[in-house]
Amino acid sequence: MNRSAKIPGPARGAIGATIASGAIGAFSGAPAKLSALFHRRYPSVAVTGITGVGKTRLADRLARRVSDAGTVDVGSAVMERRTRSSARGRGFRFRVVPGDNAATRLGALDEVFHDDPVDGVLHVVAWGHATPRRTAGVSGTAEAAREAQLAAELEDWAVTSHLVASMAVRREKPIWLVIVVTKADLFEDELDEALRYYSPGSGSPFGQKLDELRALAGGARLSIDVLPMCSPEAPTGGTGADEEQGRCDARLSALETRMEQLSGHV
Ligand SMILES: Nc1nc2c(ncn2[C@@H]2O[C@H](COP(=O)(O)OP(=O)(O)OP(=O)(O)O)[C@@H](O)[C@H]2O)c(=O)[nH]1
Ligand SMILES: [Mg+2]
Repeated sequence: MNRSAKIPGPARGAIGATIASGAIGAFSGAPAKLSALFHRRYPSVAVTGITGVGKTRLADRLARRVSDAGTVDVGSAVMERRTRSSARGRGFRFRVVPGDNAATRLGALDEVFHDDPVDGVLHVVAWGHATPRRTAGVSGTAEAAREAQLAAELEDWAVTSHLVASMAVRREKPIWLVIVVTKADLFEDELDEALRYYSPGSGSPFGQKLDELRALAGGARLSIDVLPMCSPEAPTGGTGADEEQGRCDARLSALETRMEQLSGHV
């Protein structure tokens, strides 16, 4: 038995104390770094869709960031980052890909779908109610403008869905996609029709692209949901405004609940 190899009692205590104080020093010195490390473990979510569709607004609401109606700017020029922290260390990191008008868009798409791939995607659509960046672009009837926007949405979705498919086949881990049908406050009476249009298996042009995506990515690797959403401008105060607010709040909660399920938080 070789007793000399053992560290005597008091010395062992001293070594323990040195390690402990070193560790405390490191933690107290860098709370910001520590929280960044912590947030990095939150599932990351890309928010995509055409310009003016409501991506920034949605990300702000999900992150509980107050954006007063007046300051929300259509035409985000760079990727926006938001973090939602909730109880027991749960949360999400959102990255909002700028809309089709931005020069930074391709780089942003590359980042979220290739270089630092996300766990989930919120693809935002608005049934032809995107806010145009320049009003000069919309002439003619409202109906023609809506159709042009649906076409633009479809073209944009063709690009995004392809990137989602190639990300899905590269990864071991399943990923999720929610088609967020926002601005529902502007077309409540057509909402069922809109949700059908954006659903897999519906036979609509958008639905067909979803079917293709599912076939490419494989059902087990990619889950697809379609959920309504709304974040109306400052409350109008008219009759039914409270009702509308309640409906929109309920939709936000439903989206959050689904995202938590998809991320294994619940
Ligand atoms: N009525 C209504 N308006 C909305 C809703 N969501 C967003 N908006 C408005 O639509 C406009 C565009 O919203 P943004 O969130 O800036 O759009 P975006 O997708 O970030 O656009 P880009 O930054 O250009 O890509 C803003 O004026 C919003 O206030 C909604 O649910 N209902
Ligand atoms: Mg924006």
